[in-house]
Amino acid sequence: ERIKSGTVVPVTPPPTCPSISHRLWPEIEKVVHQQVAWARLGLGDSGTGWQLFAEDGEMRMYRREEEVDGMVVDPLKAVHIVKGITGHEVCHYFFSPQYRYDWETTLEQMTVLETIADDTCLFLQTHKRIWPASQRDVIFWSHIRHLPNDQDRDGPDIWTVVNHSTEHKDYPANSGKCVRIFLTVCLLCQTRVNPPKEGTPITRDDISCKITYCSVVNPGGWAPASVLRALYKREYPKFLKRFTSYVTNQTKDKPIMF
Ligand code: 16C
Repeated sequence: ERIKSGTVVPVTPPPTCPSISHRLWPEIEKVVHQQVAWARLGLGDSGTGWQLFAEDGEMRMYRREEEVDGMVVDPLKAVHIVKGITGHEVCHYFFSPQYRYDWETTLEQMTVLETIADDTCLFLQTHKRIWPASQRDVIFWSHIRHLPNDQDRDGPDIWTVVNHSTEHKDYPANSGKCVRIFLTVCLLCQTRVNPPKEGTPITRDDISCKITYCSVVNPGGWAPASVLRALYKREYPKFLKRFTSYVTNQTKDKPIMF
């Protein structure tokens, strides 16, 4: 239909980011900024008390012993360098729901409650039960972002995924058989490129990805500290090794996604 001359047509500028009008957006912005700043701090700069608890090749995992109301909530910081993959690829496979069952070994069920935008989803997950503790579930938003690297010379670009617990009116915490856990997770990736000989294209042999993974998980209900710490020690290295091998396998015959 033609618009009559003189009619005022409301012009909404295109959003600078597709998730911007969502109720969770202010929180997503705040938490992403905080988590990225925290992940970028070296272990020496983010306070003392980090204990190395797992090491395998280039992978190192540190934790800090912390308890809230007698519950273990040890913050974890892991660093890894993996050859042949980019930060964009690592974040793509970590964020995208369609791959999660392939690499997330503690997962029982994953539901996407809402697709907020291409870069932001709301997840409900139930995880495997560890006898004799109750089964756990978690609701979190997950946001993937490409960041300009204007702070250091470590790599040309940064990709990140931040997961952070939230609530959902249709799925109140602790209303069924599961105890709700609360988490904040940040995966931050920097891609390094060894410049190939002039005139030759960049191959997977020329790239590597520095991965930083930070997490804080509140188990939501009491579980013995020794059991939880033993679980962390076993499950976090297993996760990071399995997940990064998965990305390497998925991408090895595909064009590099910078
Ligand atoms: O970041 C990771 N995954 C993301 C996508 O799923 C997302 C979700 C993280 C959920 C982490 C909590 C998992 C609770 C597992 C319960 C224990 C199952 C063990 C089964 C053993 C056969 O951010 C990668 C996450 C890597 C998970 C490492 C394990 C962390 C243990 C946390 C303990 C929670 C309390 C359990 C109470 C008994």
